Amino acid sequence: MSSENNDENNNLIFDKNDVCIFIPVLNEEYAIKGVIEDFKKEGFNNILVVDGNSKDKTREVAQEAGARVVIQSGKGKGQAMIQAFSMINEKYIVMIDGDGTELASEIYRLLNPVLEGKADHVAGDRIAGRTKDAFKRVNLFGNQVMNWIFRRAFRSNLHDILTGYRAFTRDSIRELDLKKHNFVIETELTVECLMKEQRLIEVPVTYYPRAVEAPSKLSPIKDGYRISTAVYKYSRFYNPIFFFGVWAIPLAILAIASAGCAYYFDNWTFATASACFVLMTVLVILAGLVSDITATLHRKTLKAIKANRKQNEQEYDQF
Ligand SMILES: Nc1nc2c(ncn2[C@@H]2O[C@H](COP(=O)(O)OP(=O)(O)OP(=O)(O)O)[C@@H](O)[C@H]2O)c(=O)[nH]1
Ligand SMILES: [Mg+2]
Repeated sequence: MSSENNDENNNLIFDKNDVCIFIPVLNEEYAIKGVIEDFKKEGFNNILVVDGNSKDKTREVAQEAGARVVIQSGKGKGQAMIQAFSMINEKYIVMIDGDGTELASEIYRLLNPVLEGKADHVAGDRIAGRTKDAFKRVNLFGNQVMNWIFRRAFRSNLHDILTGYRAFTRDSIRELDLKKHNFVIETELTVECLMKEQRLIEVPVTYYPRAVEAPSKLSPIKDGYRISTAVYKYSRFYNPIFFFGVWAIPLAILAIASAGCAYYFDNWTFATASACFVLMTVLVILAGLVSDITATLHRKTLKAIKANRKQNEQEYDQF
């Protein structure tokens, strides 16, 4: 049944049953009820909860609150997301964390650009809208450093690549090649959007601290390491100049330092080492430049294939 939107935040008219609200959860019995009820208040009744075999009453609470609950077949938030994306058939998907840290009432900020055809994927920037103590200090610092590196590595303007509050079309998510089963999934998702040249935009969303009773599943050290190495590895295909270039700086410093030592101590070993470091610096820069040509050509080819496919679909629709 079609429902109209009279919400002051949203003057678009659309069928809310075309939107699937997807919530990955693991041990969120304290918060999940509130999240589901808030979306229902907004008129969204199509709610899918994918549970990672919670040890508490999350599944029962979610079912009672009126969501469809599915138990994930594997482990990790990433696997839950991949499973959900293969199941969801609605045209639009809104994904949100089940810990009550984000607001259902802000859904229109994310959904409207997708409904209006202005974006394929909208990410909620929690860093811009964070309330006091929403992030633990260490997590905020790690997040900001990670996003800073990401902006350089991917020549992007994104400020919160790890956000769990997102809206996108079913077609755009199915185009992505997602494999990561853990918390690296959000990084992979963002990188894949950029690789596939999707229109990805960011909007600020309010972000609250998670309830004290419910422990976080994110390990700042383990997951932080996994995410940062993933950002570096993914940059190989997107921005090889960054991937190789980061090595050029320490190598150039070593070349200058050993040249200084060679001059100061009048020593041939340092001079030879300096020459080797210069050679290595040149080699990594060259590797970056050559790989960048290949990566750029690959992107252009993909873009042409995509444009061609779109044109074919439009021509097919006209018949
Ligand atoms: N299905 C499923 N959901 C998960 C899993 N791990 C985490 N989640 C859910 O994914 C969402 C985000 O996880 P959080 O632990 O809140 O991660 P975060 O928001 O980055 O970190 P916090 O600051 O601790 O909130 C929450 O709804 C979790 O319950 C999992 O293995 N399987
Ligand atoms: Mg959270």
